[in-house]
Amino acid sequence: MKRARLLATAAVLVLLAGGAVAAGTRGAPPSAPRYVTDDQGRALILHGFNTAGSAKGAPDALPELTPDDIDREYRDMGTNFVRFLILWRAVEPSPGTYDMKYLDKVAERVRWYSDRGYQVMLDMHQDLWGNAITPTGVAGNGAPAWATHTDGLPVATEQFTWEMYYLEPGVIRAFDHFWNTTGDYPDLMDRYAKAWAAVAARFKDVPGVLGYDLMNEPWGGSVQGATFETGPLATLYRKTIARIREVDPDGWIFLEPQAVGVNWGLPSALPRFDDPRGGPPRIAFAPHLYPLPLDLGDDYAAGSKEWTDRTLGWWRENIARTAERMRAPVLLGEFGLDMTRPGASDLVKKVQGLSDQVGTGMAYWSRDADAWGPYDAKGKATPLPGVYVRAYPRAIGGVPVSVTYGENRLQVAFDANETGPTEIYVPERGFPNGAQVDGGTAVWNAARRILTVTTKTSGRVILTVTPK
Ligand code: 9MR
Repeated sequence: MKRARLLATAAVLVLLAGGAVAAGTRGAPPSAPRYVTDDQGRALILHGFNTAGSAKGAPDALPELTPDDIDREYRDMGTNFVRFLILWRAVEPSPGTYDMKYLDKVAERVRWYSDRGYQVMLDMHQDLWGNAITPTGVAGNGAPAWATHTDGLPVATEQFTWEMYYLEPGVIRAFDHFWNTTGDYPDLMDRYAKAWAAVAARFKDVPGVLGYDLMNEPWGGSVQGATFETGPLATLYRKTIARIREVDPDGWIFLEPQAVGVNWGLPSALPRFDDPRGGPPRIAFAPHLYPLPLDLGDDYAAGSKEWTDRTLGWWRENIARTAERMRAPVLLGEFGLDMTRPGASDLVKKVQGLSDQVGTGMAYWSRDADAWGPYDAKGKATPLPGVYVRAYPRAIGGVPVSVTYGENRLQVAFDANETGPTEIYVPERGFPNGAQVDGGTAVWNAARRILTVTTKTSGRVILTVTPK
């Protein structure tokens, strides 16, 4: 199908779903975002990458990554967060057997990050169900072969985009069995929940592990939309939350909506989930954002720019509404595009601003060595590091009221709550000789370019950071 036709079809789809969209664009609750917190209780602004797509097809399920890669990323962008891909096929290679050697290797990589001050979210990734059913070269990934049941239905080669494989009968059937829509494999969701418990048991005391993203971009197979999100998806989340909480009361649990539609700005129907831990809930909402015109291969230019901008508006309001219903902080778990295309840098800046409005930060897709990532296959920087880097508060010793970003001025207002000092990353650009802060007492770490600011421990604090 030609792109224009697909775009038109997709636009119709969006409009068909439009009752909800139209409702979603008016009167969204402008409530203050909630925040994900670190182990001291400080509010976190997360700024990082998905690392990495290269894990999907790797026999050992580990991304191409060295400690030097993390150092370079930090030097160029001062990131503090990674959405680290793990795969169910590697966690549970046969039913009920968990591969502790794999988890040890993941732990080794977590340590590379935590030694450098990063927060790590483990993301149980999947695309197109699993490696066992998509043809070679198409990066379907996630589920183990033993959990893949297609009843012999075909997965034919698609020509257009990888997402089209989601419509292949064999892929749909594999999901239908997992969600127990067919009733033939009622134990699969429990297996998944138990696999998560094995992961949580291994990582609950590992420093730097912030939490768990239960499933990447859930797809409902033949059950879609609100029926899926409030039905089988909610069931899976409840089962998995319960299992994780049996072993780890403290890790944050990140829940994704259905990807199709919600990634384009449509509303999610994900309900509110109880957190059985003692104390305040640690459940966050972690949607993705992939405006449809760009998903279909267009650039952030001309007519597609207008559609994309409208998408961003829908996305912001619909995400805020869902977060309010869930009483959960928001993390933008994925957004990314080919950085060599026209308009790409503008869009990254816009989305960063959007993510600031709805929540606690974002993870860019991805840290792979390609045209989407910060460094290409030859290791040369793309335009991404230059737009993604900025001064930001990594951790805030209180409840944030506002954060105002400028090229060489940052202002952070919060209600102090004795959780610890506020840490502010300040890049070279705009702050060549470091930074000074008004409103607290700062210690400057020139090597890490971090200001650690001690403030009063109650009441409104306003920190203004300017170049030295
Ligand atoms: O960018 C990835 C592309 O190269 C792969 O073919 C595809 C299937 O594995 O996955 C893409 O990454 C996607 C991620 O896994 C989930 N969210 C959307 C990402 C970009 O399309």
